[in-house]
Amino acid sequence: MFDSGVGGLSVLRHIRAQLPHEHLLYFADSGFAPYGDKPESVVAERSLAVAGFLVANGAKALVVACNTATVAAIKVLRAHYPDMPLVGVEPGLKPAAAATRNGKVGVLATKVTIAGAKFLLLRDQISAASTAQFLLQGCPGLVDQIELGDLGSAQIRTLLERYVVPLLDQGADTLVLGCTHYPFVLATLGQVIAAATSRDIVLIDTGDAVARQLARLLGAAGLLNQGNAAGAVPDLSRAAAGATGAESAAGSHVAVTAAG
Ligand code: DGN
Repeated sequence: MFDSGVGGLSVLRHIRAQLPHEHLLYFADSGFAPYGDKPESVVAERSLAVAGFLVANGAKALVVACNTATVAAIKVLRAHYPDMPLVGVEPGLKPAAAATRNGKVGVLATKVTIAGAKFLLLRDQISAASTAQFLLQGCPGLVDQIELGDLGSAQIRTLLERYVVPLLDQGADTLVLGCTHYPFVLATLGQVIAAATSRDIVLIDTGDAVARQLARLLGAAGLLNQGNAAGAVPDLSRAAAGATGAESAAGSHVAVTAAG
């Protein structure tokens, strides 16, 4: 697994919960962070290098635990490792379209993610198949602040206010966490939302769905570790409860939905 820093750990916790017998090798590419402000080609080249390191260290599957690197590099990684189970992360637009009650969905992500052809195609497909309207919001600076580790800092609150309040003002009732770093600031996000609106806001995170997809691919390839294989269906209720639990600190009117 890799990300441009600690963000992908929000995905790792779902994988650990669902596949407790797998050995996880996580590469936090802090030295190259953030990916989100770099050209796609640079992120693709870097992703190939990091994947090469993980494979050289025995990885049997790869999880690109980063929306930005998925947009920029998943195609090139699939071409490079055609026989390896490979899972990317993308913003949960489909579950958001299903969750919204008024059709207005805010999407928080890095600039690279929301400008990427892959993401825009997904947005167009889901828009065509639903009545949802997606309001895209790049969040420059947010990943850098999360990487600093003070998750309740005034800087993080200020950035969240800057990016989230306009979406709420435009009526969004559902927000997609389109970057794997963002689940770490759920508590502050909940406070910002509570200060801005009394409406119920649904938050969509994809970590749980990524873990399920990895379990499926490992199972199909016969690569699940023995301990996971027996009765091996991942305990989804536990993973979902984890997501909701993280949320409850953030305010009772905000519900986190695991994308599926
Ligand atoms: N965690 C990454 C993502 O999901 O897009 C963002 C990392 C970054 O470098 N901005």
